[in-house]
Amino acid sequence: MQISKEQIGQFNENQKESHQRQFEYVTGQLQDKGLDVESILEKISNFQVAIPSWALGTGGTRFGRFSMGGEPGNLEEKIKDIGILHQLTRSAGAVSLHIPWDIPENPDEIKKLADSYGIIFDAVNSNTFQDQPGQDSSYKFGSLCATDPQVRALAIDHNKSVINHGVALGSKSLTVWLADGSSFPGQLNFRKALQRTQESLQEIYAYMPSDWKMYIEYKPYEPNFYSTVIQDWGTSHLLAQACGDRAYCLVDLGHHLPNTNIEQIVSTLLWKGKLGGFHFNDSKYGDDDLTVGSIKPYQLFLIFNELVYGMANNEADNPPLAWMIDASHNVKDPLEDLIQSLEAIRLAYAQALIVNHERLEQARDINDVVLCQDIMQAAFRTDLRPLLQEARLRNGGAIEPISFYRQANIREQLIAKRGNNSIATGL
Ligand code: PSV
Ligand code: MN
Repeated sequence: MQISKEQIGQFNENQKESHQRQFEYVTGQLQDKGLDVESILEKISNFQVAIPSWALGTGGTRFGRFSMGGEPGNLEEKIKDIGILHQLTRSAGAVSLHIPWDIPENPDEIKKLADSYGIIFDAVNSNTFQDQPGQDSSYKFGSLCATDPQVRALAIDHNKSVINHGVALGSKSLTVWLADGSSFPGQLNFRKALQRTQESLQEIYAYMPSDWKMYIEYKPYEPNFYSTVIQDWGTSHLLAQACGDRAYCLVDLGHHLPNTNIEQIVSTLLWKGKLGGFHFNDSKYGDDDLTVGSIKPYQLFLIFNELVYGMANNEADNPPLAWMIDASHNVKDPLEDLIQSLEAIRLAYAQALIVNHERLEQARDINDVVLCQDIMQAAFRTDLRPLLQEARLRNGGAIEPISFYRQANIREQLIAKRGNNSIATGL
């Protein structure tokens, strides 16, 4: 669905006046602090987040799935949905494909379609956590770590084919997440499983084109409940080191045990130049895959604070990061939910951009703990939403994307076109 610029422009007209007042107010606040509003706006506008091809349908739990209707039934429709998100927010300029859920049958056509919306292909994701119909061997007891060499070979080949699909689309990176692990004590020889995983990853790494990067995700549990082979950032880092310079750790916010200090992990990885990318979501208990910023917005801000600091003090030459939303939407319209996530990510980024790092370092040097906290919270509590609106307005997006989405009856139109029972591939 191509939403015309005029349609968005007309919609924005009704909100412009009130937006203008709020934007002027926040501009004044930032100028008082000696901040350059134009440069912040530029950074926000350039911040693009990839939408995973599996997040456009209604997610489910193991108890059930309640569809919204109008879900995209194929990759083409998924790209079109991301097109809607990008047209409205101007912040979803990339897609991340999961193979085999979304094998592009005609890469040139898909590329052309994505291009017409200004969408590029970010990291491609392999899937060795599910068996595919007709598969010779099973991943039931692991994939890259499997004791059976045939299973390992199958998983390695799958990753190679994912790279080939990515090359055809102009992707430049592969994300590997493994469900490998064990559900009962004694089931797995930890060291041997890790060693086999390392060897498998090295083979995949060697297959990547020389301008590609590999991102290695970690996760402490689920679907295996006693151990996972790549349980934490340390293990991911160790494997990335063993693979080579173009292998990096990928931080998925949901892949930590409760109360883990994720911002500290970010700081350490950036220091070592080994942070490859991010999967954004939010959680209260486990890998809940909730809307970004819906539960712990302060944590998200603290993470962005480390990202901003780390990228500005980048002695280890950490490359630009791959940003992706990795959430699931059980009870919301997926597109509305993704708009909320996109907004939360940009908001945390904007808040981090206004932290006065010079003052913060001074306060740290003299151990003025109270001032340190005040500096952080002052940034976090400044309402920068009008800044995000301004960035959207200047780039042709909607001041209020969700209001536009609702007023234009986009979901209703999608249902009319695709029906009530269309199902998107994914989990
Ligand atoms: C696993 O929980 C994960 O975060 C990985 O990134 C997968 O690729 C994604 O979710 C989709 O299942
Ligand atoms: Mn993930």
